[in-house]
Amino acid sequence: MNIEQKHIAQHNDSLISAHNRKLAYLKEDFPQHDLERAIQKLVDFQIAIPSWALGTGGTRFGRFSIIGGEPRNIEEKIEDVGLLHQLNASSGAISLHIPWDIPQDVAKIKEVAGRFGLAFDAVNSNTFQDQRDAAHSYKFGSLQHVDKAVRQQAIAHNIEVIKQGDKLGSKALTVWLADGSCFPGQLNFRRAFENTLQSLEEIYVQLPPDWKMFVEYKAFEPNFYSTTIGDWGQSLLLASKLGNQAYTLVDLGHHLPNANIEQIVSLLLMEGKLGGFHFNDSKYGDDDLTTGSIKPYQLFLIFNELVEGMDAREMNHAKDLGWMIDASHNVKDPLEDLLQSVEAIMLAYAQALMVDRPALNSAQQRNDVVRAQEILQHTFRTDFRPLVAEARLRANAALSPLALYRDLDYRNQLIRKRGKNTTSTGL
Ligand SMILES: [Mn+2]
Repeated sequence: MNIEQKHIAQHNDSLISAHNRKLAYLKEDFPQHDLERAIQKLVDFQIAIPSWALGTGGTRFGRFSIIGGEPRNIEEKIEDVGLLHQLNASSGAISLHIPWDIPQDVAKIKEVAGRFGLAFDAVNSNTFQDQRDAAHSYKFGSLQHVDKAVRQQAIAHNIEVIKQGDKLGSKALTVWLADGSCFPGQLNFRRAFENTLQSLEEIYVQLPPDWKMFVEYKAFEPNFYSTTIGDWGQSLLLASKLGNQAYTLVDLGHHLPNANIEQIVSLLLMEGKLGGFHFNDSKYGDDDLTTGSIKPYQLFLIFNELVEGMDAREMNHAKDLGWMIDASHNVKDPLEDLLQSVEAIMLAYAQALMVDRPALNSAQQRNDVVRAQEILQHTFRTDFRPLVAEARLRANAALSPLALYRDLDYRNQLIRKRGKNTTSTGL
């Protein structure tokens, strides 16, 4: 479903004077050149929406399908991302999960995506659950498995995902493994790592030359004693051994509590080995909560290092890393949650762009700890939401995407079209 441009125009007209007033405050305090530069970067910045985040998720205890109107197939998932992109002009890509979303009619899928101006971001393989009719089980791992036949099945699946993604125009494969062990003694760590590396090598050689492989790590869960790619060191080790098309992917929820993610980001960028990012938020572990809902200051500090580190390597913020939301929605309307997530990411990015970097650098060189903290917190506490809204306005999107989504009663429109009891494939 499409939003008529006149609805966006009417919505923006109703908010424009308040918006201009808020923007004027920023213009008084910051150089016009800096603001314009940030606005343009915000216009360019796009965050991919994962196909599995468009329906109601669940936990290991249950799933409450309370929303209705969930997308019934891949075309409707693309339509939902298209809707988000019309509202915020910052969700210009979709990330598919195979085999939850195997495109049957590639030409048609590409046509639907093209209609909304969407690109296909990284494709994701799935060896963390058994597929119907599969010859082998992943109960004791996939690429790490002690049985070569199981490893071969997982390798073949990943190669199939590359082929599917290539047809759509994706340029990256994300590999996340549930592999690990639940009990001491269950696994020989070294053999598990070596098996994983060998399996990844067989997948890596099948990458088209302009593709990247993202090696995602996770500290724990579903295995609770060891995870074979458990932290950024293990991921970096694999990516380094694989070659220059392999990179580490950082998922915010995949760390042990209190991990300094911004430092991890900084060093991976320094090594040219940070490839992609999965956004979410958490209080305890891999909670998959709305980005920025729990620790917005941490999100800002991460973006501060991203901007600093990417600028140091003269990287293109919008194009040189894969940016994606990876979350699951148990109690919210998934589309509203995604609008909130994108807003939080854009705001943290805007804040990072507006850090007085020469002043911060100078404070660091003088060991002026107080000044360094003041610079960061001054930026964090300045309201840059009007800057993000201005970027949307210039991209013909809504000043307040969530408000317009609610005003148009979009969820009920989707329920009328798709029905109340639809279930989205995936989580
Ligand atoms: Mn992830």
